[in-house]
Amino acid sequence: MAKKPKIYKNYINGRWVNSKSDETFKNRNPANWDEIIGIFPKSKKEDVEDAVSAAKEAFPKWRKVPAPKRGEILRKVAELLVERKEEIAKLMTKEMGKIIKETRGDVQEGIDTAFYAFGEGRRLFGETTPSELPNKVCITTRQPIGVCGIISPWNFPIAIPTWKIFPALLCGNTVVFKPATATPACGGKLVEILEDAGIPKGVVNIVYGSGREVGEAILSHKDVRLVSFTGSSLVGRRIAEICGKGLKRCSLELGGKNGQIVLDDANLYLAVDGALWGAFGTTGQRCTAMSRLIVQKGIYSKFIDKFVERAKSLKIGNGLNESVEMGPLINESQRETVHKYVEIGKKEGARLLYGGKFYEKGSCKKGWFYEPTVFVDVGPNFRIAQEEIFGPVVSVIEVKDIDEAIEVINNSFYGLSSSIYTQNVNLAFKAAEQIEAGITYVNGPTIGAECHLPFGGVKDTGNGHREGGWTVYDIFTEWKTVYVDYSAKLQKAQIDT
Ligand code: UN1
Repeated sequence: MAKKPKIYKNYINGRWVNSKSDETFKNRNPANWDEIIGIFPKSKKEDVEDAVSAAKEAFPKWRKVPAPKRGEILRKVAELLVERKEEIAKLMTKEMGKIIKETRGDVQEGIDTAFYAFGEGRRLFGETTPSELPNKVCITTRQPIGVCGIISPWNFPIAIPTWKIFPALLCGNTVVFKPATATPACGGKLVEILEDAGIPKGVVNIVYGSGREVGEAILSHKDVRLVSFTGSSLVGRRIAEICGKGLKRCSLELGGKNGQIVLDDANLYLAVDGALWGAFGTTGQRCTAMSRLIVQKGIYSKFIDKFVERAKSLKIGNGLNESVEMGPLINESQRETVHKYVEIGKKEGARLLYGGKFYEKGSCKKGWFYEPTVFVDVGPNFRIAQEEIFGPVVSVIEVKDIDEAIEVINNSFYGLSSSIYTQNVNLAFKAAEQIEAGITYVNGPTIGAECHLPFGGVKDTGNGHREGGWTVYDIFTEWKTVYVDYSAKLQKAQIDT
């Protein structure tokens, strides 16, 4: 008999509770749609209201806890994540399909982020600067902002929420967290760990449900002062509009159409390895995934032959199997979208060199698997070279030289990640300077950003913020300038000097 699926609850004000409506939704394993992962509350506006008021009430006390003490809780969180890494990685593979090596990496990114936040508790530096007047001191400090709405995607169900929630908490904010509907169980695990680490009640709350109901209620709630979102540019635009009306701060990490340039002098094998990992890692479902392969004409045929040969040999299947290299897509509608783009590519005149079909061998019949897919003869303005597909589809574009390569890579609405393979240091630096993207890798794939560096992109990829690294602490704090006049007389700036 199949195991009964686990029943999950919202976590509001330190208690695990059903949604007020008692309605629920299920989620399923994308590698085997017969397997139900869990049953979750389908929350509504009323549940969000409870969560926001709990977070609002908890804020004055939490902000007064010294930052190093808040950091201590995050150190404990890191330790618990280390202990439960394997258990969470397995749950994640079942819940969203990426292979076990990658889900371990996802949890590791959360661990690294927690330790970073712990350390930041003893920094959170402000500045001091001379005053223009005698006997006067000027300093700046960081203040928390208040209740933060965290809306996270399914492709990094632990790492991305941790990028947002840990800095938010370290800075003294409280949180209402809505995980993606495709990965609610992982979101729940994270909150369980925060509870076990001793986070006070009301400081973190999780509300399960759809973007339309729960997401919108968070965005438009007057007591939510900041929203951090990772997802599509389409949804990001809507979030920015609503936050704009409410004068809320919002940090958006949105789509990508990341390119990898391969120049004639590149190390061929390294460039092929990088392209495979960039394109088909996470089944192409990363905002940093490589979907435009821009190859110089001298190396073109050799490179494409090798790349396709390797793509053909990728082992596809259930990601819990350690030898599998590529798992399924997240769900039926994502597979339909990918397939629709393959049809569009063919109609536009691109040549399908490999893939382009559902992958249904053996036990894969019951999952949302898709073949690694390679198009050549792609024009830089084709839709498959411009629109984010979020699947294992690569568009190869041939170029004559570095200048054309840079022109092609910059011909995009997006600008998250980018990569160049060359052994010529001059060309590498030229590309690093001229590529319009938040991240450029030299001799590395477009994926794999490290948690202690700024992460984000230009153009339609975001709204100028950088989550990750030290820069995320600028998102979750408000600057306060403090002047202390110890002259014991009235001094007037701009007038007395
Ligand atoms: C994402 O897909 O939104 O750089 C994040 C990377 C990962 C994070 C990806 N560390 O590919």
